[in-house]
Amino acid sequence: PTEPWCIGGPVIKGFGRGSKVLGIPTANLSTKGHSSLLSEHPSGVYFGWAGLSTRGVYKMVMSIGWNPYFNNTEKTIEPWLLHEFNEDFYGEELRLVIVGYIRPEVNFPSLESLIAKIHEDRRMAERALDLPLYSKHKDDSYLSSPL
Ligand code: FMN
Repeated sequence: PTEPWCIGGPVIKGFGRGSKVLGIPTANLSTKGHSSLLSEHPSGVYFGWAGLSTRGVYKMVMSIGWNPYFNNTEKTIEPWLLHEFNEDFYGEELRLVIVGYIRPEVNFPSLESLIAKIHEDRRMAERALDLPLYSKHKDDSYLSSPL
């Protein structure tokens, strides 16, 4: 496995399809200021830990890329925090420690197959993050350090 890497910033609004169309609420991060970091890491699906300053640390699975299914022209960073939240947290500081890579981003013939694949990614991330190799990063100080 490669070294973990970190990225963070305030949670911004995505295109709004995640929760509504897919039933998969993602907490998007701006790509601004992260271009060199993003050029070092290929587009695709990653997993790791997400820290929200005022709430805690959660498992996450995320996509970085252009979402070929939706033909986005802008690269996005879309972590899905694997926890039931009762409210939105736009504007809150989100810290990510990314510990593993699952697969490249691909296009899908239907919305159903995209959704099914994302749930498969989620199950894989949840299992992997229980392994000592990855679970130890839950305690990384970056996840909860102040700005
Ligand atoms: N979009 C794709 O087009 N291809 C993919 O392979 C793909 N994989 C994803 C994997 C995960 C774990 C997540 C969270 C998203 C993935 N997506 C993929 C992105 C969804 O298309 C995206 O979340 C959707 O565009 C909603 O974005 P929005 O909230 O900005 O509207």
